[in-house]
Amino acid sequence: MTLKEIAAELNKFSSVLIFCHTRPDGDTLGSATALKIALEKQGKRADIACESAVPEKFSFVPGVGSVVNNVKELSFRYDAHVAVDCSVEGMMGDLYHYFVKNKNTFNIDHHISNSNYAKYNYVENRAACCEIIYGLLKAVDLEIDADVATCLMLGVCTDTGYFIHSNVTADTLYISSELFKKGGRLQEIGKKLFKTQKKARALLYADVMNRIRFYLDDKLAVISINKSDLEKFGATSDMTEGFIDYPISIEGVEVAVSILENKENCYKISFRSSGTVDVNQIASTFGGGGHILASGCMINGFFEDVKDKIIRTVSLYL
Ligand SMILES: [Mn+2]
Repeated sequence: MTLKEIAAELNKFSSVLIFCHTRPDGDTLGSATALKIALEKQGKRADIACESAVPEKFSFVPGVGSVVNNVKELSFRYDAHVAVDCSVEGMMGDLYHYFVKNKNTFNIDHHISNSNYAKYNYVENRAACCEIIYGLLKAVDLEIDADVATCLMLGVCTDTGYFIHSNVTADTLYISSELFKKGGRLQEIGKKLFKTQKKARALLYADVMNRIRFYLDDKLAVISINKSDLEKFGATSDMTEGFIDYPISIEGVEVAVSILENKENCYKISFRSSGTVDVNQIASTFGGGGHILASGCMINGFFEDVKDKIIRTVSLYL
């Protein structure tokens, strides 16, 4: 289906529940809040569900205060369920069981590894899911006011590392320009998310980067963050977003990996590639996925075993 057809289909419904992925980032939150605000302006009912709490740094984002963590609080029956920025159903966490209960499910995403888990799927390889939501709102003439523009710009800014990643296209800049014209608050996003951080994050960052390990002739750089590191500085796991940009910036490093302890013997792995290695393929060997240059997965086991598995797998692709 084309985006216009998906938009027309979604436009038929008068109440929509929007699903974000767990450990929400700027793109899933920006996509959801933009869609919610635009639908509400049309007199429709729209709510947002996300299994994880929204990190405090996003509290400035319009509409983010209304995100519900427990769908049991929502007794309302919605006409449609829409997942944004979720490449696989598992990214919604346990909320997926609620998502599939609806017969009109939509999956709007920009990850090439998307598993097309909904009734209506729209997947396009773009820098951010927010770019797709922009096209969707335009396709059915939903109003893009300054708040909607700010939400959409948020996802574009965060998924492109403030326009520096190689996923930026002419379209990314064109859409950003249109959002800026509509009042999208680019500088506020930059200041709140790219030029400000908590003391706990800064100290954790210094500690983690001091322990970077190099393997495979320095082509692989690995950072690791476990629960006790977080506790030491009073940091939370969402503060580690963006850490991996540092090891991948090192000359000669082709793949960077972040190993973040999720719970005992369960690690959230993030991969970045400097351009030659397809880390979507590497993550998919562990049941994950994402993009060619940025992907992720979960691996269970003892830390040393998990790390060895990663090193062995990456060595096959170098
Ligand atoms: Mn995204």
